[in-house]
Amino acid sequence: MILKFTKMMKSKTLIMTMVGIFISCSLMVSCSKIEDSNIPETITPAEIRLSGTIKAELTAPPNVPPPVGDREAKRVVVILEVLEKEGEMTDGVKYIYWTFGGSVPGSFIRTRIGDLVEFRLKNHPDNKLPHNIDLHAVTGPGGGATSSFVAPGHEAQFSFKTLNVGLYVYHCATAPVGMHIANGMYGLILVEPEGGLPPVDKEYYIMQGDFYTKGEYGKPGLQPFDMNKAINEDADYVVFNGKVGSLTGDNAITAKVGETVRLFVGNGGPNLVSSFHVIGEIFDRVHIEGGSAINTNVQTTLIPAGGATIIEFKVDVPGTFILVDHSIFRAFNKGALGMLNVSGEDSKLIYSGIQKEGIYNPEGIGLQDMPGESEAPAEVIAKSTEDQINLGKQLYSRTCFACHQAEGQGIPGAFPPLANSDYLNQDVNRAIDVVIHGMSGELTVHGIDYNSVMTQQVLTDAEVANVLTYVYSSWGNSEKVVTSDMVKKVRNLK
Ligand code: HEC
Ligand SMILES: [Cu+2]
Repeated sequence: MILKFTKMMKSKTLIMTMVGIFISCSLMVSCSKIEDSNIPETITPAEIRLSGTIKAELTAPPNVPPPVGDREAKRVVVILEVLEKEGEMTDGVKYIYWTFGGSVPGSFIRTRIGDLVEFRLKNHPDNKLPHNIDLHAVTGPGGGATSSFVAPGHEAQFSFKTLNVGLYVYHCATAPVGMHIANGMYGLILVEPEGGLPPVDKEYYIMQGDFYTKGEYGKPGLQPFDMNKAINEDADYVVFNGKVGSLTGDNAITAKVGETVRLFVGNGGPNLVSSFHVIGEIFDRVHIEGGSAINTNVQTTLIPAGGATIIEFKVDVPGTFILVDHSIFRAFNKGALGMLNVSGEDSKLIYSGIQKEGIYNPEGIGLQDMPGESEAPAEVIAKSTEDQINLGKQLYSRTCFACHQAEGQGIPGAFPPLANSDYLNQDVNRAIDVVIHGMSGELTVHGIDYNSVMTQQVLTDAEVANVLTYVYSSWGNSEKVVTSDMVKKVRNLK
């Protein structure tokens, strides 16, 4: 079609039919130019005429501004303010984020092909550092960075024509570039085609990023950026939309059965490539790397650091669909986990729900016997306390570690510490009971209240004895030795 613009058309002269000339004249082209020449030319995006000026509506994630629809190309004024501000990485962990527009990722910018974007970058006077912006949607030196360097309390302006349709990352490009990106300075700008993207019911804005803090994952307090970890690509946090839990629980994105969903997913990096996946959903269409090639029926799509993808699918059944980086430790141990809550009628035809219940070993639970299966390997029997501690340690790092953390330090507000735990040391039978039966409701460890749920741990008596002996022998606890007999007694009480 005449209205589809490609780079190729920019460089090649295309002979058009008289009908073609008529359409392009009537729609948007300066006709006098064509009349001057005997060989008619296709207009390039650079030549698309503007009709009027609008101020861009900007949104914070997970929201996106309304679609461009069939509006004509315009001068679009984007006013973006850089703010350095404290935020929460996860419960109890603070971080100074550097932001475009106050959010991580920065404000979503929505344009159409042929717009003239007039970009005004403002650096808040309270900020400490100079910044600039490199938009991957820009054709020009530094993607705008060379024209937008601003010190605190200053602003800069430049403009660019959107020449290519697609979803593009923008980021700060001030040295050290990696550090500015690692602190949250990235976002997305969409360039829609003439007439807009096909309408869908729900659209959301999600961006992955990796963060590097002096303290390990979950270490409370205000955590400074760690340059060495960043250089070594040893991320403490890998998250969607700037923090752990930005898209879970009450913050989950939503849709209703039968609706079509479009996700604008970017990856700010600075280092890691995302294997983006939604558990229990297949992507009907993926605009590969945010460009014009469309793949269909995709399970997991790669999003490079500094790249983006448009993902479209219809939701057919209700439930909670988990968004992850399928480099899966990042999801369960570093925060790269979100939720899409779909409400509506069940469809037994598509998904049956549970038809038969049996034993399943979810992540974090030790090996179990399968009734009717060939014999499980014989349990390793501990011959000494030292054996118990070694076996217990292995079990701990398979099972308890995900919640209570490697050094038993727990996660503030969610998982109580096992390190030097007064609660644990007070009453061994109660501790055994917690591990066998799980626990919910309030408890206090070191004067801090927790009110959460520990699921029942499906373990043998010996395993419970070993893991607790390990815990008691570690991190300043009472060095109590727990035996299988003690566990058996507690088990038989109920
Ligand atoms: C899925 C996360 C999770 C896993 C896995 C888990 N726990 Fe817990 N644990 C919790 C939560 C949450 C609580 C507090 C429950 C509450 O608030 O009522 C808790 C409480 C405890 C307590 C009592 C409180 C304290 O700090 O002394 C002990 C002891 C304990 N867990 C031991 C273990 C052991 C040993 C394992 C491994 C076999 C384990 N837990 C696995 C989440 C977990
Ligand atoms: Cu910056």
